[in-house]
Amino acid sequence: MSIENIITASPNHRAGFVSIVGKPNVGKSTLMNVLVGEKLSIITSKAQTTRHRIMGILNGTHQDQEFQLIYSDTPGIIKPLYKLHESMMEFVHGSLEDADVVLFVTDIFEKHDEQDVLEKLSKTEGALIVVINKTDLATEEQVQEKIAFWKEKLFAAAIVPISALNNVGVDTLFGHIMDYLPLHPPYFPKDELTDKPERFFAAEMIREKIFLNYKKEVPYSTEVLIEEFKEKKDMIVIRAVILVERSSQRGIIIGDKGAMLKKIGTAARVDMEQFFGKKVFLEQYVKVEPEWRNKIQKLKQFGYENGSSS
Ligand SMILES: Nc1nc2c(ncn2[C@@H]2O[C@H](COP(=O)(O)OP(=O)(O)OP(=O)(O)O)[C@@H](O)[C@H]2O)c(=O)[nH]1
Ligand SMILES: [Mg+2]
Repeated sequence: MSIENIITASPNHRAGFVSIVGKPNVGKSTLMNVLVGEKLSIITSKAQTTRHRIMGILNGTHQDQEFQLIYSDTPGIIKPLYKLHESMMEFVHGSLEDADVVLFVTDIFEKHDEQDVLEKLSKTEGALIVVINKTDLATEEQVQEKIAFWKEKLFAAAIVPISALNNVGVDTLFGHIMDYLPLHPPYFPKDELTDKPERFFAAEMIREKIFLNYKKEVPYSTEVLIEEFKEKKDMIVIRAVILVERSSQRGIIIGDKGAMLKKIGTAARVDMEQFFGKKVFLEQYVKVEPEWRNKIQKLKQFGYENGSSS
């Protein structure tokens, strides 16, 4: 925190960390974006879309009190199969350690016959709020059943049914979050939206298009690195390298006469221009990096700082 922030913060200022955790595909990233009011996290119908802890910062005033909420979107909780997954789970653990409030997101389909998620939740000291998402796909009776189920299973400060997709119930959820937000000066300057640099979002936008356009294992074997991000007067020049694990996957990504690569590049560029508010010149190439998901050195280089922990 800067000295300036300490001096200017009113003693009534509230601030805290709100971690969004849960199984893959339940709608954590969708919820994060609705709560922050910006599309910071990529969203696809495939599980394990999010691979990092991504902070989204919201500043505002609630009942005459200034606040700063630092939301963390996190990867879906899974049993690790690769070093990459271990690193992803470290991001979940880290976010639980910091949390003032934990939003445990589940949906109306989840069965919960495993203990792994509940074990992770037990490690946090933050206030626990159970969020039952995708209620737009359920009857009122089914929603009530889920509420009763979670009341039995977890000691939660609140259980809130929502539809993140339709922005239903999110205001109620926000009210509950504010109930548990401690008095604290802001942690980040008030004009900051996230902890991640611009190039991270550029890479994520390309990764989202890959998740949306390719089937089966290709998205999971892919990583995107931004080798150049040069902001000029009237445009941003971005050079991205798409890494895959096998040369056959390289062919799939590129497609017939480069058609598929062009398609995802065009779609990603449209998103980038909207996000950065500037024209973007995007250059992409595809490289084979065998077994990158299990190589600690590579994972560190790609921004999975905790790649060496188990
Ligand atoms: N019907 C419905 N679909 C939703 C809702 N919220 C999210 N989804 C959909 O669920 C899918 C997964 O959403 P994400 O936000 O990417 O889920 P996630 O929990 O971040 O997934 P991972 O990053 O893979 O862990 C997407 O197809 C979303 O459009 C909702 O309230 N209702
Ligand atoms: Mg996600």
